[in-house]
Amino acid sequence: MPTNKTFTMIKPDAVADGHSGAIIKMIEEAGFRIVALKKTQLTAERAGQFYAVHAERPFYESLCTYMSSGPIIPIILEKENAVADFRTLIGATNPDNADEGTIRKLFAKSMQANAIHGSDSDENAQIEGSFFFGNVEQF
Ligand code: RTP
Ligand code: MG
Repeated sequence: MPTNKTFTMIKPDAVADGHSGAIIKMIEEAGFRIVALKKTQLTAERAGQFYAVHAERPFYESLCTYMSSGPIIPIILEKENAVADFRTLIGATNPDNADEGTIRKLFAKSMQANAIHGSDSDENAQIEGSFFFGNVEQF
């Protein structure tokens, strides 16, 4: 059953460059409600746990170093059809392939430093949201 929730993180490059406010504005204007939000920083080890599904990929170590390089803003969002609509809003992983007007087209610097994360399924949205937030925060 669809949960109508998704999980996102504004990644270190976008936070460091001062794009958090503009990105959150785009998210809210696209009809997403903020359920939970905070600023925090991952250790390389915790980044490794978050991206464990990519452990065998050649970019895994570099990704974990990058994702722990500075503060991030994890957010749980709610909207009808949240997972798919949010991935449309952020655009393709590689900003060179991202559609005009998407968050990655506007703010991503590279395939790795691509400004923002978006869950790829309802199940992963639940797992990823619970990685950062307790039950009492997820309302
Ligand atoms: P995300 O999980 O961050 O929303 O991104 P995604 O689904 O579009 O991409 P995914 O395949 O899940 O990859 C996770 C993140 O790893 C970095 N990446 N680097 N150098 C590379 O070839 C490469 N491929 C992926 C990106 O930061 C990507 O968002
Ligand atoms: Mg992904």
